[in-house]
Amino acid sequence: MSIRLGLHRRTGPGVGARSVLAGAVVATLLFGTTAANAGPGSATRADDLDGLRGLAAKRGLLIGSAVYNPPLLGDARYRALLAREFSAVSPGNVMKWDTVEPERGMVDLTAADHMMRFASGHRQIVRGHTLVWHNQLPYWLTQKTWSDADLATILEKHVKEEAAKFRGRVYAWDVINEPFNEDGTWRETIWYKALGPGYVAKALQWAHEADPRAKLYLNDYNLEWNTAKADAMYALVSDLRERGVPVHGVGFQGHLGIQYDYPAPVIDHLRRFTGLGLDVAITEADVRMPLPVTDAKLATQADYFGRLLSACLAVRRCVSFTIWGLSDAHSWVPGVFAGQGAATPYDHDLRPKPAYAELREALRHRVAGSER
Ligand code: 9MR
Repeated sequence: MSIRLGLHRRTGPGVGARSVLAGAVVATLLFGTTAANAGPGSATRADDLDGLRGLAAKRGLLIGSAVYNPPLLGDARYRALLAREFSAVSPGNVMKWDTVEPERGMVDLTAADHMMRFASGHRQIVRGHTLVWHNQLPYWLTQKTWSDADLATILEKHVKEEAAKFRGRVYAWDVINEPFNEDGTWRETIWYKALGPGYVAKALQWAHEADPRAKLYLNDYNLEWNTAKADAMYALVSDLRERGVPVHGVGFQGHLGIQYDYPAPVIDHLRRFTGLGLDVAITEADVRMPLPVTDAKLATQADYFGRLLSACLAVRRCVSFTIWGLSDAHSWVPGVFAGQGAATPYDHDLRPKPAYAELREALRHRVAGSER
């Protein structure tokens, strides 16, 4: 995998404060979990108030978890934790093209529907992920050579059909995922090569047509840093806004590592985009570390998680903070970065780590500089 996440930068001060999610969505999220629907071992409502979900609701923030593997939703402990601590879920994989259309024309939404049912049963919103990407494409698509016109038709059909299938059930879609290289040049994906940079506007328009109420996002990693890639994203969304293309938010994936400095000042990078009238979100937060785990590493991880959440809380239009995987047992990191892992706030046995406590602290406290 070519993904290289985390850069070396100066460490800056942490920030924090509160955020209020615009619109009606939060109203339905505050206390979605009940002992009846969370399954065995679920928390009481009083416990909810003190967990991430309850605390985030008081701050008007959606707090999310990526579900990689919907069969896990059959596991009582997994279910209870997901329901109690999170008001949003993202599909780690099951809404990607290779899962939803494994054979051409054969649409399979079983896994996605499973996750959607869990979410609606626990009053969680769903962030759809992702309609247009260069990874996890179905084999029938990648194995063949297509004309540019064919690819344009195939992409239009995919975007419109998938967005339509989930119409009204997805709060926000990561319509475009990872369009840029680190140096800010366009990533030469199958879509870029066939349609040129215009594929972005087209996909946004198709998605909007299919699901007019969904918030449409562009999503990428390393936007937390002051990078050429972040500049390219800024130029792109500015242009889209000027041209009236439906784009509503920018997703900062937030894949960090303790071996790199913390990417301060994240708050400024978030505000740069909200200054364009867009929402922003932390969409895939995790903080990996070289193994083995030590107390000192866990403390640095906790600090990074807390600062990232505080930065989001300080920006009024930072609407959600999603962690990529429920626990260290459900994280993509060890499979991709040899010798690294332990990237989430819960250990392999679903026990909270210091990062969990730090996330709660961030949710409890406002610091100077908050926009509201
Ligand atoms: O978490 C996903 C992992 O299970 C997959 O193997 C991987 C394949 O590309 O994709 C992971 O999720 C990625 C996300 O969709 C986009 N940003 C980077 C994430 C981590 O690779």
